[in-house]
Amino acid sequence: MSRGARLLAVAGATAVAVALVAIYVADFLAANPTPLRAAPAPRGAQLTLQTVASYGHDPHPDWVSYLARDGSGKWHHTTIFKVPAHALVRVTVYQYDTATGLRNPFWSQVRGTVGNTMTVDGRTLHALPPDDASHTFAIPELGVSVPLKGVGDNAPNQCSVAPCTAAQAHTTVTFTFRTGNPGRFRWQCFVPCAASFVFGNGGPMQSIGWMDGYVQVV
Ligand SMILES: [Cu+2]
Repeated sequence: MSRGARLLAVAGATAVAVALVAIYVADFLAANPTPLRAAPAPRGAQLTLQTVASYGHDPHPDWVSYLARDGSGKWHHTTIFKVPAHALVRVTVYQYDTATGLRNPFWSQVRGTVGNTMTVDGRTLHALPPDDASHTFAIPELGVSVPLKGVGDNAPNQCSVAPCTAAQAHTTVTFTFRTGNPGRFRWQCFVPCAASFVFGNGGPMQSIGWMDGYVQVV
């Protein structure tokens, strides 16, 4: 191959690589789901979420995910939540997935919530055995981190298609955190829960709308 042809081949391959990276970044930025406004509640808002072992619909029926419920009771596939500033945000998570376990037991502590506690099926707790965690709901910039207890591996009537219903096996986790000034804060799950991805951290664990998103304090 002549020097000119080789240069041309390298330039062509570089252009293709750059175009692919640009498409990936554009898709990542544009793929954000529609924000959901938390329902008004005394002194703040009520945010109601569920986690599912598998979404059950396109584009990724087998991906693990969060969903959020609007004020009229309808579930939406979004992880971008709008909550009021300088307010109390009460969160209820209906947890339908089984436990995966935490790699770092640090995350098994409840942190940054009012009283540094949560309730799990009505019991007030400060922490969870690390192996019992199915997901976490964490907003690192606000210091909030809550481990979510998984349903038992052998629990009857497990859910595999979202949205899951109250009749299906779940744990109910509640906690409250306080917001400050307006801003956009990233939140995510820290349990490597993405089955069939490398170390459980690909796919839904790195995709807005599944295991991470934003809390928009407005
Ligand atoms: Cu998760």
